[in-house]
Amino acid sequence: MNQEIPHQNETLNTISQKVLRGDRINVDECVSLYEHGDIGFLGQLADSIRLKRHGKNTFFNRNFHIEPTNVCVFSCNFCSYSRQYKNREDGWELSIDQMLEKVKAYDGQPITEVHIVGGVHPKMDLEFFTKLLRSIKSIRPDLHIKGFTAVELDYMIRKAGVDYKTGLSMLNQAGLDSLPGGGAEIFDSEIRNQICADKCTADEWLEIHQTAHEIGMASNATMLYGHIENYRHRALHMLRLRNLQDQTKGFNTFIPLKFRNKDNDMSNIPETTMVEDLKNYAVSRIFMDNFPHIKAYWPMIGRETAAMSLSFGVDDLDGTIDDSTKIYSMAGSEEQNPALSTEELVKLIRDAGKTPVERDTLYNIVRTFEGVYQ
Ligand code: V47
Ligand code: SF4
Repeated sequence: MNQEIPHQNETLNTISQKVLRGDRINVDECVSLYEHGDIGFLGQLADSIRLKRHGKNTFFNRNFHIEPTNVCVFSCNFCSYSRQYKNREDGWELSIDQMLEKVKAYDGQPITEVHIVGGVHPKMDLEFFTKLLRSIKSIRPDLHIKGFTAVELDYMIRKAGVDYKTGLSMLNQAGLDSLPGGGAEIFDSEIRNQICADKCTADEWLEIHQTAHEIGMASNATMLYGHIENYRHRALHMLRLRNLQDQTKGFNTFIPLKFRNKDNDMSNIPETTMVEDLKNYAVSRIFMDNFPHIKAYWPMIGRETAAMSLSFGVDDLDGTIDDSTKIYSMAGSEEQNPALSTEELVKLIRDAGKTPVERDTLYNIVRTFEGVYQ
């Protein structure tokens, strides 16, 4: 029997019935949810979808990050992190040996994933990264390597003078297992021109992910929200991802990323409220009906909002992270030194009334926690 989540607004009532029947909503309906949906209504609707898909299960993984460099040839206005190539005070560039040291530091620890992402350095090319991938696999073959945003990939593959399929296949053969979701920002070209004019276009981003899916690599997708975009831009962004997912089924997770305004060229824009963030998770869960998972990146929004997001459609918290990516701490995220032990993450999930499940990158279950850490 279908539960009912009625609303006195007729449009929202119709949307609610549609969603509970398992029907897909369109862009106008998505915008109506953003504009008129109150937090209680959106939370209930999103939670009902989450419950149908995953019950109370809440996934996390054990991973660590490597950021090869913060030197970047691009100049996204929202970025607090990149250092121009020619002006490299407080820029860093790690050698392959330095990155291998970071991997070796986790010897013997039950880490399942390394997430490699950074700035776009003109000298770190396809050859450099295939060498890095091979070296990591030679010392830790079991480690899943999730690496490089479409922005980094577009640059390195173009520079190597090959097409996306060839470049991605070379990286895949060298050890790259899947792609993270970064670089998507907002696909609308007018917004993109104002916030990140010089990096890969929306079409290029989507083509890279499509190609990765076609050669058997899974990926994630993100949306940078809460700056100059409006609700329709968000809905249209998600629509393009939903359409591609219909075709390839290669996306695992959708990750809304809240814009943080510290020390960047968009610092004049106020940040969204927690209520807005929770509503955005809920609308994402409702609209992205073919994405298996919605992830809250807790180092960015803080553990309190992350815990609450679990009742707004989110079923995945990013892993236990020691060496967090500086792209957020430098932009003013809640967690300046984010590290949660597995025990703390399990407690956070349980306190929110959900069931913790450790997963690997591809959502195979690694461990459940019944009777553990009670
Ligand atoms: O594309 C940069 C974002 C992204 C800011 O796939 C900012 O599992 C907010 O995509 N405020 C890169 N966001 C990181 C990323 C990611 C993170 C965690 C997990 C996964 C995954 C992917 O960071 C960029 C950009 O959208 N970003 N600056 C800022 N000021
Ligand atoms: Fe470079 Fe990424 Fe920062 Fe843009 S967001 S400037 S591509 S590091």
